[in-house]
Amino acid sequence: ARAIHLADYQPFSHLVDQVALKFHLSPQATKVQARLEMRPNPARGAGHDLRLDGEGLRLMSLSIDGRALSVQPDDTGLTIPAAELPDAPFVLETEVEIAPEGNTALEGLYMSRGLYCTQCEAEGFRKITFYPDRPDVMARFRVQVVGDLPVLLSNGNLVAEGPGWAEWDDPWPKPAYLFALVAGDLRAHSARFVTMSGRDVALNIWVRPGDEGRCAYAMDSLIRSMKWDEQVYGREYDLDVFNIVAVDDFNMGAMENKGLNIFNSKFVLASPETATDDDFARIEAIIAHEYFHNWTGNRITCRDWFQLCLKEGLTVYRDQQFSGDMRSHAVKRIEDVLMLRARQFREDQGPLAHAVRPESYVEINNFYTATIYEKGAEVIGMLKRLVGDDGYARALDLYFERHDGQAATIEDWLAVFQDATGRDLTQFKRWYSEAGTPRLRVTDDFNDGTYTLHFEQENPVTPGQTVKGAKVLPIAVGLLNPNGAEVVPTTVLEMTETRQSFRFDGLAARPVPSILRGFSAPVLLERAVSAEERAFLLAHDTDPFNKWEAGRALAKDLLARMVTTGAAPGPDWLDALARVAQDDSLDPAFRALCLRLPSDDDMAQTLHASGHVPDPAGIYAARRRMGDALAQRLAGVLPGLMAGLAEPGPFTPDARAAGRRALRLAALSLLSRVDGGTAARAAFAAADNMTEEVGALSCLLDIGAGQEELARFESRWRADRNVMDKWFALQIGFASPERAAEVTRALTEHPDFDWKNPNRFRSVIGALSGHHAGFHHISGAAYALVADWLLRLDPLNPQTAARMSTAFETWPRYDADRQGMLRDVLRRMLATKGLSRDLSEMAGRMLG
Ligand code: BAL
Ligand code: ZN
Repeated sequence: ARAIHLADYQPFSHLVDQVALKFHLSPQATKVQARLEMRPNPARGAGHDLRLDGEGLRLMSLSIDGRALSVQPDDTGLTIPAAELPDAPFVLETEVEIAPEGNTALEGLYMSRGLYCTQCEAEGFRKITFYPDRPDVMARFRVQVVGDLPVLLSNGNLVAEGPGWAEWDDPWPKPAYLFALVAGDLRAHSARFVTMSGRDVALNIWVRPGDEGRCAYAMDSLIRSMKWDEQVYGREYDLDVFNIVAVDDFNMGAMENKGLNIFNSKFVLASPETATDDDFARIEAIIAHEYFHNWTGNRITCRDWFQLCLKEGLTVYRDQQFSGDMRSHAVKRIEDVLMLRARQFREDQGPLAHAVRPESYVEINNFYTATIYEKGAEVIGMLKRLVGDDGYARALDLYFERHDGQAATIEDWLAVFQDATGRDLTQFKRWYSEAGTPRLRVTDDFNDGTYTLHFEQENPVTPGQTVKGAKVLPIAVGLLNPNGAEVVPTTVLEMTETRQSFRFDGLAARPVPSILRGFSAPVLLERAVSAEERAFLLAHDTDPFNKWEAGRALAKDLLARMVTTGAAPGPDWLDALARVAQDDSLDPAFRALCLRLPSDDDMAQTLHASGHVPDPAGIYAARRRMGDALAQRLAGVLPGLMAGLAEPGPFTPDARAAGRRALRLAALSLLSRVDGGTAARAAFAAADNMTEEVGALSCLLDIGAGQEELARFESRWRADRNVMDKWFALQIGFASPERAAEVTRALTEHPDFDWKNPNRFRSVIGALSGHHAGFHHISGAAYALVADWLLRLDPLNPQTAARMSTAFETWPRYDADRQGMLRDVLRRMLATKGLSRDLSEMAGRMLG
């Protein structure tokens, strides 16, 4: 398939002013009538052919200004020759037929358990009607939905309705990817929100009958998001109604369609009995994310898909700020960095590395990545640190003022920062155009009261990018004196050269530096630090991120030694962690994060980055020994720790209560390693919420027990899809490396393994690829099983198959045997007849 290049961008030949759509819904033959008011685009001049995108559409009729045309579509659309087109405004009308019931790709109009719904980003609208399906074509939409169904929804405001039909009007011009339609038997959980200028907005969360009782948390999150965006960004909602719909079959997490967000049901539905604290936190974050898109994405959209980070990086950044404000900034930052390293660093250090703004793609669906989203957000965080909070606020005000109603670019985005702050961002722009995780090496010296930090940055080669320039790195640094007192508070050093030194004068003694506070730049920090100094920072650093990071680095150094030299866990780490665990002055959520051991995949990444070939079985075994050693060290204090964290009263999903549960469950997990699971069995039996039910069950599975509890869990929750996804994933996640593939294979024969449902597929096949030692077991069984299932899914749902193929992206890290097997699997995929464009692009890029 042909690659699309950023450099080839041209405005579209025509403009669309107004779209009128009429849907006659039917599972096998939905009729879509489209009336487009168009005119030549003055930016291109007159005399161009009109190319409309369209895929899988049965064309019934086509006319221009009422004059029928006989144009034959091809596989990807149709072209109306310039000779047939007026130079003045004209009306193009089409009628097509589509079959939503047979749409397994879940793109365009499809059905999810009897419900009609849509997913149009990035290029799904072309599966609904012939249209210039590109984000820079923005039009007003009026939509009539006809169908014998109780609820008929589309974007904007409801303007008319009658039995079996409803008409919606969206006054805000939008690209087609924000179009949405939902129809079916739904019930609303409703509320109202009055905006800062007094607009009274009806809020509805639409769910299947019976699920109404699980919407309260999502609604509360929505109301808090609306309020927050007014208070922090001055952005207000702009329609009379905001609808959210929960659907069970969804490729992504959720979608920000104008006024009609569609969500994967697992990110809406929650009750204490069915959702864990992590689920609650994710629901809050995703509800906020989609809502925030109303301004950063919808009112200001992207000129083309190369600019995807313009809306995604910014909206992730905004949802991270929101969650930090709602919960704890320290804990949120640590969690975000864990995720960044687990997903984005992994991507950035492998064959799929790409720039935050890529320059070409074959299938845009393959670029909804951790780099676009998470690194895109990190870049904004750096920008904010460089221009300061006031500069950021002025730049954002200017962005909304200057680009409202437009389809914008990264150049536009950077220009508002330059114009609002006077800062030249030419060099900073490399963060958008160059892929790869920079390495930042640090040394220091101390002479006559002057402490100097020497930095050197290296920007590694990535696919297609060999030469790179120095990045602008905001390096937040603080200095502690040997007693642990802070002598230099957080200062941001701006590094712009490959090598650069920074001096601190007037110090009485050699300080201990705390470098990259708050993880102020997404780099690999390389500095030889003794275990003693790490333990010192863990005890004394005033920056919560670096305090956690010190403990993390201590654990990673130890784990690396355990894997490579067979060392045993020594007192440095055990004592330091024991102190943190029992330090009641620290937030329990923070302590729980400190007790979490580095994941196997994180260790493999770290070992690889430091020149080792990671041994998956060795990492797995060492990590278990490490957990056992910690459990033994803490055995005496765990029951008391847990008792002190007990929460009287009913479950609440707030951050404080969740943090206490997290620490209690971390302690229970350690205790299970020394008490044979007695306490965890009791906790499972007593659990009245999903966090503790799943937490206790995990503790048992982790020590090779829990079969009885698994069976009880299954019989209790069999009818609940979202909860059963956990049941599937847990068994695989906690299987021994030798058994992981077999456990997975057996579960694929379970009657409830509905592999066409993306959530279920991810909870089984994704769980195996997430089990580092199981996936990389030397038998190769897991490689083959995952590949077989991806190839089976690909013809039905290429988008999800391609996304999950990133399981194989780390192949260059491993030994020759595993590399050979992984490459064979990728070659087998590539050689498969009829492989989708999605999966073939991914496999091809991974093979290089
Ligand atoms: N725009 C796709 C889903 C999301 O990022 O919100
Ligand atoms: Zn988004």
